[in-house]
Amino acid sequence: MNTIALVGNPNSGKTTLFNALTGSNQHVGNWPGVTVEKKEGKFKYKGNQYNVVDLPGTYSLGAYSEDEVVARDYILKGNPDVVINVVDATNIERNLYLTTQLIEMGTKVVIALNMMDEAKQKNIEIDLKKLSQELGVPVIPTVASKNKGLDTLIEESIQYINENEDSRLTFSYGEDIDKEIEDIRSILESSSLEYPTKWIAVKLLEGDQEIYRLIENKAPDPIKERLISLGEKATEYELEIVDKRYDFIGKIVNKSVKKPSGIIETRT
Ligand code: GDP
Ligand code: K
Ligand code: MG
Repeated sequence: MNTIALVGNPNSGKTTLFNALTGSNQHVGNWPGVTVEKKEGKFKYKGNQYNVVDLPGTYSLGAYSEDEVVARDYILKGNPDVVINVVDATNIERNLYLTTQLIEMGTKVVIALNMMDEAKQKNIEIDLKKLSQELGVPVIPTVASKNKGLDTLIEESIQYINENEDSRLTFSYGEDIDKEIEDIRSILESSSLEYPTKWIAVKLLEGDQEIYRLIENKAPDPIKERLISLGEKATEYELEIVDKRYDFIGKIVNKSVKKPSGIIETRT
């Protein structure tokens, strides 16, 4: 049975979508080893059954909280066939931070651009085609609370499962960091790791302790030497990686979203 994972910022409408899809056909438990709630359900579409997992709401996929670790471990190790990234259309810029990380993981992502009713009410104009082009993933407008757009969302997501095409997004952190990523990646290539090597390389340069611990016993010594040899540059790279993601998002939003002046995204 194919599995669809729902990922998104808190309050983007994930659970509303999950409930709309699965109805009463759901099970709530706990993720192993942590107190984070695990919601799973099933639905039928055109004669086939699909499994849906509602992952904890997160703003990022670092190792900052149990929620983030549960979400990212599931995406990387649970091998969902497709990830539906629920994005709040009234807060696109903030929500896309998570999106860029999902796409970078090399997983198949479909964006449910939710809260389109509120976006309309706020006169936020979104060029869906442009947004989809820039991100390299399908973008489907939805109003989960009113069951709007869900058929198309499911249709597109299921179709995407069966396509071979990987994410088209190519992301540059600038020459120096890209080179460092490539070097680390090529060293990692020889070790058997359950995560994509390029993603690990980025995480290591971001100073992600969880990933460092995870690969500590498996990664070859040159990686450790390489990271240590970065010295002060390590901090510089960490900041630069986050900056570059925001730059990238800013450019996309500039091209595809028009907001009436005076509207500022809520930050939490
Ligand atoms: P989650 O934190 O991502 O699971 O978000 P929820 O599903 O709990 O939704 C947060 C709130 O937004 C709830 O009050 C929902 O009823 C509401 N909501 C969900 N989808 C929509 C939508 O498309 N439009 C509007 N206006 N409200 C929505
Ligand atoms: K709301
Ligand atoms: Mg929820």
